[in-house]
Amino acid sequence: MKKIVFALFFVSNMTLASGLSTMAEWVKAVPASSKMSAAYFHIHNETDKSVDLVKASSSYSKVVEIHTHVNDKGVMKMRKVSKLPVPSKGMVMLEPKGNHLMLIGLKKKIGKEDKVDITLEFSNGEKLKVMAPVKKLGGHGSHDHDHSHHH
Ligand SMILES: [Cu+2]
Repeated sequence: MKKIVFALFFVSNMTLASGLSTMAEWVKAVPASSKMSAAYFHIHNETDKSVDLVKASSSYSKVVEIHTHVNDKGVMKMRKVSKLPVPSKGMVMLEPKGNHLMLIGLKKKIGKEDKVDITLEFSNGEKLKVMAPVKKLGGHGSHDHDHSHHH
C-alpha cells in the first residue's frame, strides 16, 4: 500500500502539477574543475493563464539563475532575468544560445551518469521538480567562453 501512495505522489509531483510540465531536460557536462554549468528544457503550460518561472534551485549548486541571451549590437550576450514567462496553452524553450538556467557555484561534481535535480518555482506558487540527465554540448566546444564573464 505504501508503494502505491508513493507512486501516486511521484507522478502528480513530476508531471501532472495542474498543467505545467517539462520536457527534453538536460544539463551540460562540464570538467570537474568547472564551477558552473547550464540546464536546458522546455516548459509546457496547458493552463488558461500564463505563468512566470521565477526561481530555481538545485542540490548541485549554490545558486541557480535564470538567464536569457540578448542581442547587444550584434553580439549575443547572456543576461540574468528575474522571470521567464510561459504563455498560456504554450511553451518556452530553454536551449543553448537562448534561455537557460545557470548553475553557479557547483557544490559537487556533475558526473556523466548523474541526473541533476532542479526545482522550479512559478509565479502561481507551483513547483516542478526536474531530473535532468547530463549531456555534452554538441559542436566544437567553443561555447564555454560566453559563460565566463560572470563571476
Ligand atoms: Cu548563463
